[in-house]
Amino acid sequence: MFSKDADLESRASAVFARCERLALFTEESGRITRPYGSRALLGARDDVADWMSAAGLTTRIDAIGNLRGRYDGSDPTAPALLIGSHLDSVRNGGRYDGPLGILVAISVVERLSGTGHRLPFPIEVIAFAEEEGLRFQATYLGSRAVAGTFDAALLDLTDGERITLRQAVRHFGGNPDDVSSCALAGTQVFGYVEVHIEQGPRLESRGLPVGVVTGIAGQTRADVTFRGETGHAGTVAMELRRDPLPAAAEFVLAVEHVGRSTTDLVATVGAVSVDPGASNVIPGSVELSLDLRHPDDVVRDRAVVELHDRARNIAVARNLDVNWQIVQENAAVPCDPELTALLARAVAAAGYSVEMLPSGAGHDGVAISAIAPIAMLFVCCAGGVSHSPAESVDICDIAAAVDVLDRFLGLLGEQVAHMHGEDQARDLSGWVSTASLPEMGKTRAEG
Ligand code: HGY
Ligand code: MN
Ligand code: MN
Repeated sequence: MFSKDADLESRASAVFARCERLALFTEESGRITRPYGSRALLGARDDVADWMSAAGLTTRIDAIGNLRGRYDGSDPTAPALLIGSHLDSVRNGGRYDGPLGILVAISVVERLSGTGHRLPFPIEVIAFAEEEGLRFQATYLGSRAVAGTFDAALLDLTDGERITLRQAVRHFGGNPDDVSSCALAGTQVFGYVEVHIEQGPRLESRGLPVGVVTGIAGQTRADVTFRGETGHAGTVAMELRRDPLPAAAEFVLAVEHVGRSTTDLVATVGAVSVDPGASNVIPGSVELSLDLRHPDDVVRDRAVVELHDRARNIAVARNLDVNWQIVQENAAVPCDPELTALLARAVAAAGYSVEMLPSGAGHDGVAISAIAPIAMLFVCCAGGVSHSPAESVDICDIAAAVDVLDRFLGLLGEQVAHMHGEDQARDLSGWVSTASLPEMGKTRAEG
């Protein structure tokens, strides 16, 4: 007798093992660092392409290097459902941030193709080539290309070795002059769903394996550079100095203060670079990164203005110059109510309490929301830790996510079939493993 749980368990174990495999692809031994255009990303992408093909997806690499797998529906011309996440990582990142969503998507298509089912719409699984912005400080490059919102000016961005994005795309086997060909029009897509680790503590605190995302916080990334006068650490008297580093320190404390004093705002200086950076030289300039996030764009914009003013005032008081450059701004993105309601139904059908929660982290859905309604399913991760080698997920929570995504596709298929007046709905409900609709409100332990 087919046991749903045993099947889910083995599929989840395969997803887990593949996350372990992808963790081997890194530019820095001993930790996971997989930037855009790197050999590590190329190797990871090759493995994912093999797994996609084995799952019945027809694969291709687009002009910016996204890996795209297509599984046709009963009507191949119908608008597609996109399911995806990113394959790149932050520096010293975790195993699951990105890859988990890609591998769960492959698992649900593998089950579809294995049972010979065709939904009334095509599915496109996408492994985005660049979401984190690690190499060029600009995020969502892969999903922006798919959404048709990629600004060609980005191709002139340079990385730490002064290599342009244009060169990196070419080196990665893409075509920088043809990024527009990556784009899907809104008529070609009817929705996007992403499975992603929560990267926060809520689900673990509730004892739940999965949660449904209500929206993605807005984000401002800025570059702040204080400039003074470099000099000999041993010979320039303190009162004669124009040292930008104490100014930067004052600004970092101001960022912390604004973050702590504004409800639901998170404010981070994650990178500081001191030039020339020698112990016996007074710094000439200090460059800081600034990352501000909030679910309400008005509050975030107000914090940006306040900190810009603070930076200017600090510079004036210390007879320094300051350069403030917005690197990227993304408005807060709500998840689509209908897709989200269907995802919540799938969570309930899998027997779990439905926890709705916002995302403080950015995701490719921010970019894809330009062409399609989005929905996201969060998966519990230990301690909510992410962007760290300590990132970890339980196989039973992966199994819950696979189960929910299976059901979501079945419910979506029924809904689309009904809309088209076809009677596929009956057939589709047979596909959604109703065999063991478990008791409601299971927790992780019973998962
Ligand atoms: O920075 C973020 O929120 C995401 O990890 N890209
Ligand atoms: Mn991330
Ligand atoms: Mn991510």
